[in-house]
Amino acid sequence: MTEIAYISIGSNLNNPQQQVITAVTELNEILNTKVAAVSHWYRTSPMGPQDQPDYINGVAKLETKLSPQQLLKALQTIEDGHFRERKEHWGARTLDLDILLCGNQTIDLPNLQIPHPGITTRNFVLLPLADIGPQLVLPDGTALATLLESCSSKGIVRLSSGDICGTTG
Ligand code: A4P
Ligand code: MG
Repeated sequence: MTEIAYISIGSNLNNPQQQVITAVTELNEILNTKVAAVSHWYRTSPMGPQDQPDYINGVAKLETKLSPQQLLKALQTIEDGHFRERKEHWGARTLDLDILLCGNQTIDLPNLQIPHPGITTRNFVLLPLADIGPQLVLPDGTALATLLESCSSKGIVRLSSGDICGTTG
């Protein structure tokens, strides 16, 4: 069965613009998976420790035949390829790939929560998600449009195609 999954992409180390562009290419190379759409890219103030650079954030829409656990493993393999070090929670990172949504599935396991717990409150997730899935409804029935009503645009700037190459922006 083919499922639609939305992946949050974030980077704030070692040329973040290049990290996120490369990540999209690598997402498209995952077995039985293809990238169906990519949001605009955004420059965002760090959530969590403030002594770290701004992030580049975006969201990719995937069509995949993988299970959520297989997809998580594939994403972690890509992160490892970007020399991702897991030191500080919410700390700086070369690449973070989180599964936001996977069809209408709800998963609550120690290593995998879907929808991603941060989805409802983070502007750096909600705004790019709205670029490519404005009609989305979460498995609990909450419409993305409703979440956007209370979503602040503080600390987030949409980049144009001149700011970053290989984008929809
Ligand atoms: N995990 C559970 N559910 C999922 C899921 N849906 N997708 C587990 C991916 N992974 C999931 O993640 C820790 C564990 O989460 C994984 O082993 C996986 O089994 P991690 O990426 O290794 O480390 P982390 O930083 O502790 O957690 P996480 O969840 O990536 O952090 P957040 O909450 O995503 O925050 N500020 C801005 N502006 N933009 C950002 O993108 N990102 C973070 C990271 C902090 N501040 C930010 C941003
Ligand atoms: Mg993560």
